[in-house]
Amino acid sequence: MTDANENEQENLTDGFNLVIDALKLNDINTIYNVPGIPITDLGRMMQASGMRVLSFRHEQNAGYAAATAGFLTKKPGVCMTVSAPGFLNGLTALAHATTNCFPMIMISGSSEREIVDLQQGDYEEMDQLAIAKPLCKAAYRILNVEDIGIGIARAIRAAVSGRPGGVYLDMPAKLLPQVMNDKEGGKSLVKVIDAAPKQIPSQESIERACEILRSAEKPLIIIGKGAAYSQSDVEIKELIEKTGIPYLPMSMAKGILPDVHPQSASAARSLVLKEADVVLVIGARINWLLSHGKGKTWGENDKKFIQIDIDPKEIDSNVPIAAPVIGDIQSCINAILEKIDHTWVQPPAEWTNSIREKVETNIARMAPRLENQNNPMDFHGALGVLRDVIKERPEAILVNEGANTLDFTRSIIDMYQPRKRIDVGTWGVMGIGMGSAIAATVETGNPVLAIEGDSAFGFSAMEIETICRYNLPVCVVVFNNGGIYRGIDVNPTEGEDVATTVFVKDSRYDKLIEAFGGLGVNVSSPTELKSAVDEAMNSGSPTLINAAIDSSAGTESGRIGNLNPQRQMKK
Ligand code: ADP
Ligand code: TZD
Ligand code: MG
Repeated sequence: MTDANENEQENLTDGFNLVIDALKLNDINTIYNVPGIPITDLGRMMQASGMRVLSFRHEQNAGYAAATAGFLTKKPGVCMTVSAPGFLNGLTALAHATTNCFPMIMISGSSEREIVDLQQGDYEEMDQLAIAKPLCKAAYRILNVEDIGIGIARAIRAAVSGRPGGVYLDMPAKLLPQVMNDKEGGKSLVKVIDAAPKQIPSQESIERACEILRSAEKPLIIIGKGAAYSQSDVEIKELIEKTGIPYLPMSMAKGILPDVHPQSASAARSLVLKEADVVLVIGARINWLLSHGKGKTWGENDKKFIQIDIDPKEIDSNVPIAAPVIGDIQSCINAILEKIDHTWVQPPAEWTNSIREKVETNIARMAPRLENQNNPMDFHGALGVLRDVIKERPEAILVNEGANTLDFTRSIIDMYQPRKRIDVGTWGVMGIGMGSAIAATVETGNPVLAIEGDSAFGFSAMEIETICRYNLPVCVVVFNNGGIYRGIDVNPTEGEDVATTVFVKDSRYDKLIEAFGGLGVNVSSPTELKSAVDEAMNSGSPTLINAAIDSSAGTESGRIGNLNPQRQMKK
């Protein structure tokens, strides 16, 4: 045989196949994408290889889906986009994932380096790597086919190790058709071993934390979405129940323990934040969502903070932390649990009883409002029945965005299981709705109830076509109060334009889904709402319910109106 013949018989592989093989080797089997040059064939080949490739109508929504997938599974959710405009559309979601500490990888096709770097005007020319860098945890570019295995391994490890976050992976168009020897290609792939290694806290830090915890007269535990992400549900429950310490879940930590748990201080939030003397924070940043740990919210007394986090840089970010515990939540809590033995003294009854009383009073005060039958509904009437929907189906995933719609839903709807609530996260970003709903059911198989402000819904509304296309068990309820915060603002000039926060009156969002074969329902009373949602959740078919809400029911910015710059001069 001649050399030439030998070459002809050499088995080759290419970039397309190696990307697919590398992802599959690492158990990444679902891709959230929008096709186009240069990744159309990659998506096709992924699907042909048995991966699930879900195509979206806008990259931002595909990106939010990937971010949500990361939060729910502890594996990086993967979003794939075309170059420049597709890349930029996905970037908000990549930054959102990073901000929220969710592992995600955004793979974008890109134009040729030689042309981009000389700025010669290529198709969709953009220096994507440079733009992505400050907005994600890590950014890599793979130029050579032999490096695909290593590149994908690095991306996975960067996304999930330590504090999770978003990773950008740049794949120039030329990479994908590059060929190499099949066997060598196979060898170049990397199966990532122990992608998010345990991080054991120092014994010293555990002792310091326990000493402070024991000294507390009014202890409080705050659990955040990092705790939910860590899937340490059993350990967290044991810690809370063994110590008898009241706890406060942050929004997406609701359900780690059922919200109806006797130690939940949710309905006495102001009281516990003000009065606690020792606060154990688990997987939550003491950022704006906790009023930075200071000011009126936190009262006058001296407080000591114990903080469990995987990222040492988080410590002392807003207030001094008396006892930092650095490690993964599971290892940290296990280490603390070892110290909670028979000598542990339950918190003073005076403290726990005062919280219980407050909780009961507040819940009792709320009860009649949740039963009101106003037509059109107010937020309380509508949420009173939706609360039962989740109570009856604790495995359902609740997606939630809006302003008033968000705040009322968060405080009214009890969650019963971990990682069943997905919302706007650390940025309070509108637009996570449909992407999150899609990923939530795709990743878990569970049904989804999405409670959406009418403005919030608009940011990702076109994805209801995606929901119908894949026939997903998603029930979207649009809280239609005719605008941003409410629908009654007026244009002060009495000009032709309506006020800046107001939408078309009496719109019928339910009609949108009918265009794609889904079920649309229009309701204006709690009874109608309940039966429409029950039917949707029972059928598992794509449904959009337009819930007419009193257009004067909301308040400016919901519960965070104080964050609006206060005008000194009013004209
Ligand atoms: P929330 O918004 O619910 O208050 P944040 O997103 O502000 O929560 O905080 C989550 C925190 O959890 C981050 O500081 C992150 O570093 C931390 N974290 C995430 N995963 C883990 C883990 N496995 N172990 C320890 N800390 C974690
Ligand atoms: N754009 C993005 C991406 N995120 C945002 N948070 C906003 C704009 C500003 N914004 C809010 O903070 S809430 C909100 C906007 C536009 C919508 C509130 O209206 P809604 O909810 O209809 O969704 P309610 O129930 O009417 O308050
Ligand atoms: Mg609204």
